[in-house]
Amino acid sequence: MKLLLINPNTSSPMTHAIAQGAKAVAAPTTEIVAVQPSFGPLSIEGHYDEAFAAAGVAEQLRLAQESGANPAPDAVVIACFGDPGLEAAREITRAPVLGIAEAGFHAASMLATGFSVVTTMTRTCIIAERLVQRYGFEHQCRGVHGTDIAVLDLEDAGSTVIDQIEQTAREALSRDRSGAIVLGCAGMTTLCQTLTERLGVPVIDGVAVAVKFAEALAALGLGTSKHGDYATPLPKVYTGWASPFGWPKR
Ligand code: 5HY
Repeated sequence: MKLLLINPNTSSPMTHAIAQGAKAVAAPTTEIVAVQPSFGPLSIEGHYDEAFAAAGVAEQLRLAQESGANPAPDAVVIACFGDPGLEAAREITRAPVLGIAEAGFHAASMLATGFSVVTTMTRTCIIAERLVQRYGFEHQCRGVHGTDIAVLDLEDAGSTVIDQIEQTAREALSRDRSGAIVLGCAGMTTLCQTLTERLGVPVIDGVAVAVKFAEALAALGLGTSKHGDYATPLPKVYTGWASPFGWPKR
């Protein structure tokens, strides 16, 4: 199967690191195609960044679906913890589309009665908290905690960065009385194994979980419903720089 892995920020080193994390867990028969938008923020650390990242996700999925040359993806993973553009993406494909936050929450809820999220900038905690509400995990998610580590500082994360994430996770486990940690950034995929060994609790990397869930859904022949709000967008003209995003006449 062909899995389109979209890093919604425009950092090539991070796209590479996320692709490595995905390939490390993907089945041998899964082809991971990792892409990033042609425009937008180098990292996503707030609402404004997310607005452009969501459009970048739509750009890359349409390109992947409409480049007649290559077969369309069998599944899609949005590798940013805000799940930017997740529902828009589900409108424009029949393939299953997974966001790493939603996938991470589902996995954690099957492994512990309560979990905590450890993320990057404290200012983005509200984004994760709103996803917890939207996806219906308010009974399982016992806290979202920022480390104020910038997303791009995860690229060559030295011991200080790992120690800080470990410390925040330990405090979260005790304060929240939770039994598992969900990593709140795709860039933390490279740190999951070390943190699991150090913390001794399930540490969920949304990139890895989303890849395996996507493979499972595709293997079952299950895809995004085209009945109701995830139906293909209505034909629409877009203007200005967004004119390529218009939806063609059926
Ligand atoms: C992410 N930002 O996973 C989010 C993490 C965050 O560029 N990739 C980003 O801080 O929301």
